[in-house]
Amino acid sequence: MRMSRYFLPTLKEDPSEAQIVSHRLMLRAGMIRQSSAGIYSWLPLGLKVLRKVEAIVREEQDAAGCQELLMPTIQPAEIWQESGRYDDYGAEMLRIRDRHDRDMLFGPTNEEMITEIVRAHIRSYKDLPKNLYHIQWKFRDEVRPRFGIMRGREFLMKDAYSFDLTYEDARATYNRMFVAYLRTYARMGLKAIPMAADTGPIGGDLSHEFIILADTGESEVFCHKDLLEIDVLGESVDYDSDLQPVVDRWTNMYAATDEKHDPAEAAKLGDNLIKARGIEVGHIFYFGTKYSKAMNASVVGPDGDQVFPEMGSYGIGVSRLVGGLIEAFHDENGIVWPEAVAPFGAGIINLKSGDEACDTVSADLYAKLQAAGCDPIYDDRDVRAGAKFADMDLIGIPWQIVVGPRGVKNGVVEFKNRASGEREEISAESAMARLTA
Ligand code: 5CA
Repeated sequence: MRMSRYFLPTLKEDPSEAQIVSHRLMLRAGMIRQSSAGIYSWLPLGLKVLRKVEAIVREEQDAAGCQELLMPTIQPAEIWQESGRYDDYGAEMLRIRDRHDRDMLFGPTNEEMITEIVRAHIRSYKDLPKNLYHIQWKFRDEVRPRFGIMRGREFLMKDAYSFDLTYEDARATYNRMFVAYLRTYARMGLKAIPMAADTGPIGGDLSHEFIILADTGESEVFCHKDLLEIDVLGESVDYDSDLQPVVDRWTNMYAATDEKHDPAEAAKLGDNLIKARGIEVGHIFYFGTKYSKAMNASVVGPDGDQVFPEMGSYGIGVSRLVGGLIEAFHDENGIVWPEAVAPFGAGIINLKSGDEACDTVSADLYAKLQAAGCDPIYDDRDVRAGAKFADMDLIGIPWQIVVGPRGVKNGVVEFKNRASGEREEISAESAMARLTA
């Protein structure tokens, strides 16, 4: 992408409405634009990161044996009346009436809708298990939308729903999702800790929230410090094997959100206890037959009897993760994207646009990096060098190649790592080789 053509409305000043760093930087980097309270447009740079996060989530769901579908955002009230949640959900649900006076709603979650689909198509235990997910916008009329897309009213969620024949099978599914979640966050460079959590309006008595520690987090959390040391990606996972030992390794150590916090139990940890704030980036639930029974979604069991599938649901805050990543990865100059989710693989800064030698070297690097699939962004604008440096740092591109007249004369460019700030003078060819190795 040539920056001269890119829609990247960066801001020099800190916007006054932003209280936390991720909100501030998303506005300053031209990633989002507020439409109304808790509702945002995703501008090109923001959308690119959102799609990268989504792709990692999708790959790990698929690897764990889930299948993607896409359910609508607008749901009929009837299915929620069947489950009993139409009234229970309260003011957070955005209720809509269509031209035929039918009660509809903008879905805050999809337990009812998926149960209705499964009820219509799955009749026999032989069709189980199933684990279906989608990545779709949700609406919750939050009392206090805040912190930009962190607590939005409209937000992107990955939600999966599982149907198993027995309690044991459902627990094995829960374990698979538990492990898939650990891998998903770790691939983005995040340490997300599963913590015992309250089930709220989703229901059931078993759930874990996945929390990344950050001072700006909304939840108060408590956990054993060794949980921060576990290397998730160090070992490969066989989703067909018994994953209980992996889950046990995590759940045997104390970790709880404030609703589930047990001060007496936590005190036993002594110096090993971490008390911190955290951002909830995912939440998984096992709730048994709560929805399958209420909505009469039974299958014929092995003995010809009627069986209600054992269910769970599994959410990831895809849009919230973009904010969570910035909370975890930034410095005083802006965002520092981990490579896995960076909007562009490299940034080329032409210090003297219009200078023939600089233009030639920059354009050549740009073309070659593009051809190599590195997805570079090329700052070819006619603005001062300082502004180019500031913007490239602000938008957090992991590698920068600075092309200036003096370097070009000596056959070198400056190769800079955004995270460490390290700079080296190397040839344009070596810079290419480093980025495409
Ligand atoms: N149906 C279940 C699991 S699929 C469910 O809705 N769970 S949830 O309510 O815990 O939401 C799942 C995830 O969505 C949360 O862990 C959080 O990361 C994200 N989320 C929830 N509310 C918001 C919000 N207002 N803004 C941004 N993300 C949110």
